[in-house]
Amino acid sequence: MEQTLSIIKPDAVERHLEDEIKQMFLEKGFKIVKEKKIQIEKTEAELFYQVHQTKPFYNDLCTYLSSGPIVVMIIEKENAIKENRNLMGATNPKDAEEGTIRKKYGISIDKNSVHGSDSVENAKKEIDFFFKD
Ligand code: IDP
Ligand code: MG
Repeated sequence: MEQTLSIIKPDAVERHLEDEIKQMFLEKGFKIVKEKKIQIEKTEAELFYQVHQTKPFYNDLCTYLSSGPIVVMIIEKENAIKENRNLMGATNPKDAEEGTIRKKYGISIDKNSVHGSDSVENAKKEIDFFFKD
């Protein structure tokens, strides 16, 4: 079994889509191992998104992720990292396929409702980032 980090982002929490999105994970056979609803500081968002620090959208992205409550979850399934990326859909909801979370709920490339780790290495790092006791 593989684990990955999923985040329900502020735009989705604000629209009360938490339960619907969790249901989509459960229907695809994911187990939600741990979850917590938190709001992070901008400095934490900057650390979390450090890989994007040279991108033009970095500042807005960090402001946004820290703008309201988020739900962070460790989700588990065989091949969870790739399966979660498939279920999330493309970064830009306009390009996301039918049946994906971003197609269904995403508003725009920045307000795209969910985050998911993109590699084994990053899944470990991101799980530690939020759940290391
Ligand atoms: P991902 O979330 O699909 O992995 P990344 O390329 O890792 O996409 O980008 C991280 C987040 O940064 C995206 O989910 C999105 O919210 C935001 N983002 C990515 N590209 C752009 C852009 O061109 N403009 C504004 N925001 C962007
Ligand atoms: Mg990414």
